[in-house]
Amino acid sequence: AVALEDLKFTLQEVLDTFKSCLSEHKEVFLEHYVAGWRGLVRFMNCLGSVFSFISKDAVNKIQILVNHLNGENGAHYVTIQSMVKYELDSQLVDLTKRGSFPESGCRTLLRLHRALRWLELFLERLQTSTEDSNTSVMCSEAYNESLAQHHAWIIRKAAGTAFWALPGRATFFDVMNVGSPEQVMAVLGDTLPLISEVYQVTEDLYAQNNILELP
Ligand code: 1PX
Repeated sequence: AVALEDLKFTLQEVLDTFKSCLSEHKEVFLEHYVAGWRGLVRFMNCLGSVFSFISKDAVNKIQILVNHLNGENGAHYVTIQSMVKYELDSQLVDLTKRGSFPESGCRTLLRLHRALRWLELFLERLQTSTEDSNTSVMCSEAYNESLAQHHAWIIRKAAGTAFWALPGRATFFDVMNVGSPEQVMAVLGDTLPLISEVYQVTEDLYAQNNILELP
């Protein structure tokens, strides 16, 4: 029971964190963005160890961003907007091929940003799903429409295999522990627009700066 309470708190926290990501001028606070990802990873870890190769990579990227935030240039990393400006102005980003800056904030965040699109598509499917919908199918459809396009064959293969280990819709909703399916739907309805907005603001920023394909 204690574990479930923790989880409930965590998931609610995740959703709230995405709410606090955007400033009134539509800047994205990196600290909250990263906190949102931490929560998602914690949730994913509850789904089973087949997902640990995915969460390892996510944790690794989260840590890179946290290191930037806590580093001596941390003041430039308060928002995604300030990070992009700082790193580009200071030529701290590999633009065409991997080189001196394999851990730039820009390229690291781009990987999570693409994964956020997966999340948006997956949650959209969950929201419109019915009792007999298959979570593995929803997950792989969302993946194929987003992240898969950026992944090598071997990663797609591993991800595809992991998706079949996802629990069914009823169990998935139980693990979310926000209440009845109707309540899950309500939470999704509240959260999805915020996740979409954070995604779109970041996407526009990256497009304007021509950095959507960073190696
Ligand atoms: C309420 C539902 C919540 C569900 C929460 C699930 C959170 C999922 C978090 C996924 C984070 C994945 C980050 C992947 C970043 C990435 O694309 N990395 C690749 C490229 O990085 P590189 O540095 O080499 O350029 C890297 O190669 C990735 C390796 C790991 C495999 C990534 C598979 C991603 C599948 C995403 C779907 C997760 C399904 C979770 C099931 C709920």
